[in-house]
Amino acid sequence: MKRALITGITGQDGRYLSEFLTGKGYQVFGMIRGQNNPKAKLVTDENPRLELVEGDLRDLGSLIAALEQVQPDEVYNLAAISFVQLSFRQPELTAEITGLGVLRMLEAIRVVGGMENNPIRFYQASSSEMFGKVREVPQTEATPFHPRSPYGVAKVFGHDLSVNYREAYGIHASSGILFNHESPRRGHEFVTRKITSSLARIKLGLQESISLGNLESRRDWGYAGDYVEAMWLMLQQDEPDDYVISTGETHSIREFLDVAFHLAGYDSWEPYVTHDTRFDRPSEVDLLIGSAAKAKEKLGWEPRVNFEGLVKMMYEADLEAEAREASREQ
Ligand code: NAP
Ligand code: G4F
Repeated sequence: MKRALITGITGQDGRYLSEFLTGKGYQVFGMIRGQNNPKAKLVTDENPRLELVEGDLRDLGSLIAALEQVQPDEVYNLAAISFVQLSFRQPELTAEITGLGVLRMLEAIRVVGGMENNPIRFYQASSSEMFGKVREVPQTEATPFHPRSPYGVAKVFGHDLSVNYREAYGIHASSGILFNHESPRRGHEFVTRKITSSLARIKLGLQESISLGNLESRRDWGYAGDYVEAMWLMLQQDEPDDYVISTGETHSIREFLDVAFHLAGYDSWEPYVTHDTRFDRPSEVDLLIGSAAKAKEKLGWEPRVNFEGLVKMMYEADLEAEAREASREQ
């Protein structure tokens, strides 16, 4: 039975990956941080075969101990400060976790796995945010990086370091340059989930409007459940490599609003959306659209859920959850 260690187990991707790997027959360990982390129960209720191990990306000793305890075949490094807006307000913490955290995990693998024939395969959660002010359209593995946030800069550091540990120490380290991916498990701080959960509340008469920032930026949005399969496929290859994972379609926040409000039976979202400058960013990523041609050719990976399907899935899940919550409160 293969053994996998996932950091960021309480996050959106960690939850899908844990279920996916368990389904493949893996023994899955999720790294959990903090004292009495309230999300521990959520993830073990969701996947009762998941085992938790303590660890924090800020603490090298804890990563070494986790690797020694788990003896993993595969490590998926998903933990990060992942919210771009927060990275502007807490840049040092973002560099510490999202950037230096990768260095610590790679060092722990180097030490625990040994220098020669290191058996641990490593996945780094790189991001399309690294392309930032994009140099070409669509973005591929060869597109130069131009990050536009402390988060993007930290991700470039983690990405380049993964390449370096592959080249310097022969570690089987692969990076997935994943474009935005969403689901009913997406954090409420991200724009898609903020829209679908607020819309559900508007529909149920529980909320009047949504305050948003920039509606013009465009994102290549896919479904998280599809994207975790690509992570696994990368670690099944003989040679480690980097892959763009995306849908190849791009939509603005306005278009997301159009589809979501239309699904909910409204002619227009405009009466329900207000602009709040607090959600504008000091520097923005205007356009993301990826080409996953390499992943298709080498991994046989393709997305299954399209943009409309994703918006529908998220809105319907939120409508059901909000209605359940409202009836409990009555
Ligand atoms: P997420 O929902 O924000 O989850 C982040 C995870 O990181 C949480 O489990 C969090 O644990 C953990 N974490 C934060 N600080 C930590 C620390 N010091 N030590 C250990 N764990 C820590 O993120 P996601 O959407 O699942 O994304 C997974 C990864 O992919 C992230 O690295 C993200 O940057 C990257 N990525 C995401 C996307 C996307 O569109 N979703 C696209 C490209 C790349 P707590 O619960 O304890 O806070
Ligand atoms: O949903 P977002 O916060 O996602 P963003 O910044 O694209 O980052 C996500 O995707 C990255 C991959 O490209 C990941 F690496 C990262 O970890 C994260 O998962 O914002 C999307 C767009 C931005 O242009 C933002 O300015 O939506 C715009 N926006 C407009 N109003 C808003 C809001 N974003 C948020 N979060 N909240 C708003 O009210």
